[in-house]
Amino acid sequence: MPMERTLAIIKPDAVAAGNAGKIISMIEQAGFRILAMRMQKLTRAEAEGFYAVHRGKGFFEELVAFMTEGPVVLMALEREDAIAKWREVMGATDPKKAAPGTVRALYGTDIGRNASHGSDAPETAAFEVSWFFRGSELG
Ligand code: 3AN
Repeated sequence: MPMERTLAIIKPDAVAAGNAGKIISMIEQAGFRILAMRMQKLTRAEAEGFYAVHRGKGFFEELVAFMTEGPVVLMALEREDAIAKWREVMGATDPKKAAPGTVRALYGTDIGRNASHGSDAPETAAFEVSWFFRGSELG
């Protein structure tokens, strides 16, 4: 398995509930190297650009409003098979369908407020990491 990078976001619901540290701990336990990490409140432009593929969908406005309601934790992660592995640790998009013990099962509320984000393919991972981090920040 080649080394891979992925973008992880701890979403505003999980940060506000005080679950960021527990989620970061799960990431470390799962063998990821945190290449870069930053907590910030996303601007509307940052959230809209990040989720540009979802523009036009019924939930787009709700998604942007949620992602800008409070601070998030942004992380660039690295390990073998990072994209699939982080999605496995997160669990299914809908917390009600997420496997027990996953981030979304533990800390998500519903399909909109689901505690975390992870890139879904190598192309999106490259775009998403570079959307938030400069190359010089990634060691
Ligand atoms: P994932 O983040 O698991 O790859 P996507 O790419 O299908 O899921 O959706 C992106 C984000 O949009 C999700 N993380 C979720 O928060 C939000 N989302 C997806 N579907 C809905 C929906 N039906 N209602 C509200 N928000 C949604």
